Amino acid sequence: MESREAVFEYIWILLIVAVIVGLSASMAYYGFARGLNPTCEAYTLEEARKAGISLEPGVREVGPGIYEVTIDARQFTFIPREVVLKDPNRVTFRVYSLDVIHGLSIVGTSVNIMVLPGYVAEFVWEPPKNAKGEFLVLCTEYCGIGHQLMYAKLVIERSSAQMAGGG
Ligand SMILES: [Cu+2]
Repeated sequence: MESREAVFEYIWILLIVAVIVGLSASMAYYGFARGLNPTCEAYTLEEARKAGISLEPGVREVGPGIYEVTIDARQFTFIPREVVLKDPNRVTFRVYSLDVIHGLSIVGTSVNIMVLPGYVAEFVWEPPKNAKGEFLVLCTEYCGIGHQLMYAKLVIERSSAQMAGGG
């Protein structure tokens, strides 16, 4: 017959295993069944060069409402510091860093990514149809003594025709 203490040991082991299994199952459920994954792709600057992806900072309109925005995140600014999008439907951001880890968050939206040095973080954002006006863009990783100065501005302009049509 086992001692009373040993029974408690087994109960605790069981509880710990149950917690680990439960948390893993919840991660698997949200990741696979619900499709909640990091929305961001990352590749090295070298891979970008080989693939012929331009890393010239700036905004390019590649189709009606389709934009490509390339941002150089560095201590302690974003280049460019202001991004203006007219009636954007789909925006591909490519953000890279050459110095330290930075973040990029568009305040008031779901966009919040991490930028690792030597890597390009690429993600596609479809701004809500009612997103309009000025948005603050912040670095969300402490990147040094001037981190609090690291911000930029995103401006979304909507033509009246699209506002009337959009929901
Ligand atoms: Cu930063």
